[in-house]
Amino acid sequence: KEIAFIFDLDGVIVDTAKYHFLAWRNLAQSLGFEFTEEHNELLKGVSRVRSLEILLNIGNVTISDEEKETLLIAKNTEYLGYVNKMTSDEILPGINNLLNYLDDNNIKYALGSASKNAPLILEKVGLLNRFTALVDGNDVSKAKPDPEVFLIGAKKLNMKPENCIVVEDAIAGVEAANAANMVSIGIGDAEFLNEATHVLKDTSGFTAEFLKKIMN
Ligand code: B16
Ligand code: MG
Repeated sequence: KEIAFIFDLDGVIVDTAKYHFLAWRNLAQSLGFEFTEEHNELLKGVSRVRSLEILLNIGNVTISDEEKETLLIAKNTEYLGYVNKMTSDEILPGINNLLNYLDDNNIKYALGSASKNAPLILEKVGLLNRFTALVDGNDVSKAKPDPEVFLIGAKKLNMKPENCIVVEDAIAGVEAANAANMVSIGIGDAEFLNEATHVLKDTSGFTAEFLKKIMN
């Protein structure tokens, strides 16, 4: 049976969370409070605007919509400074092998990310032209766990949802895949991602053996 893959970006293809963290931490510092790596976990898979709201909540800071706009631009400008220095060395372990395997077996794949910077990031790491379709933060109106991002991805791939396999590191992403009636592969802690169809501790788990197991 024909299948396709849909990949989340941050936490699956590359670790951009560390750059988001640096930029959000600076922003918090400028507002006079600490923003920790633990806080950063709350922002994974969450949209930029929603991330700022969570951060302001942590710092107990209330500001106008206009100021929010200014802060979002400042945060993204700093973040893009890090992104612009990214290279193919930052592709997470196992992902190059997986994409080569999919290409060799004529299995199509799309991106399904909340990031508005997704095309730039893929270009920086040399993967932009490998994907049959891209769905990013500019294309969706409803954030994960809503299935919209993955359903658009399936449509762009011309595939039925039940024949799509989603790779996700965030719980909300796994929930979105399940709500779309897709197979889900969670990347991370199995206890945490217990709603996923399959769980891998990290992306290096995409071995030929694992792929054979899930393809049948
Ligand atoms: P941007 P993903 C998400 O990427 C990140 O996990 C999340 O931390 C970020 O806030 C969001 O993208 C939006 O990113 O500011 O670049 O539009 O995991 O959905 O690929
Ligand atoms: Mg992610």
